[in-house]
Amino acid sequence: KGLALELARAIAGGQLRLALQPQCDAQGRVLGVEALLRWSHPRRGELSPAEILPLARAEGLLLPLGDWALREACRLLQAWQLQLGLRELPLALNLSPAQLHDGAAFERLLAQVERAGLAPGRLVFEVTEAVFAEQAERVRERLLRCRKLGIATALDDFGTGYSSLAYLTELPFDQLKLDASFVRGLGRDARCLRIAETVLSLGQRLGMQVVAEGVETPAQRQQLLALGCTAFQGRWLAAPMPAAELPVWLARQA
Ligand code: G
Ligand code: G
Ligand code: MN
Ligand code: NA
Repeated sequence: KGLALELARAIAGGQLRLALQPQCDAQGRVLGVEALLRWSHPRRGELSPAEILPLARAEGLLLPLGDWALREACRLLQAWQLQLGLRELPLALNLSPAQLHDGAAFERLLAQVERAGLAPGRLVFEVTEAVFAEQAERVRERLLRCRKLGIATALDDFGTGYSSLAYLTELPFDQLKLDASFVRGLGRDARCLRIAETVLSLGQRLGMQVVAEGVETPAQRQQLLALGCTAFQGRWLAAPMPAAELPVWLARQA
């Protein structure tokens, strides 16, 4: 109970951060970054989404948390507009299903993005298949409204959820994110290799970029490359880092 109260204060009081993890193409050029929630807790240290999100869900704080994350994402994107090398970098933000299910929250979200005045393609919304478990038609309409505003869309953790291919016919996502569990199994489990191959081919055929997540070893990157993968994210390329470190990291890459 104490920690829940602290989370409400942390949202208001500046203890939350977005860590940024680069996504790179086959040549190592940076395609964008994914924003990942962190809580610098004064006593417990750095808390991850696995610790923060269940707490936020239990305490009804997912929407305030989502509002905060979007505000912070827009703030970063606006600051980058003034920095050479960052001004075109897309930032991907994970949305909670509640942000697309709750009408008022969704309208706030759109208003926030419009106020930020970002160029098309700078902001990417990642959703998981779980978002379609309820109000699927309304979610579809809302994601289409996001796209009209120039927000790109990504289907996260692809292959681990309710995985209906119908989502892909009804809603053309810009990206599919191949879940890290399949990448992890690449060298040991022939079925993971086949699944990765199939997801990559599905993405190619439907005109969606497939981003492989959780790439931890050069062997994994090499195998994905051989399957035609063109976008990679994971600790082998870069771990999630504080926003202040990103310009330094980018300069080293160039
Ligand atoms: O950083 P880590 O790998 O522990 O993140 C785990 C998961 O938490 C991510 O895959 C992502 O789906 C989710 N996540 C990270 N940041 C956010 C956020 O700001 N909002 C929501 N809703 N989910 C997030
Ligand atoms: O949205 P999603 O949960 O897929 O976000 C990616 C998650 O994967 C983040 O929580 C991030 O911290 C985590 N992650 C980043 N790099 C790696 C990696 O190389 N391996 C694994 N297993 N996870 C990673
Ligand atoms: Mn994600
Ligand atoms: Na994921």
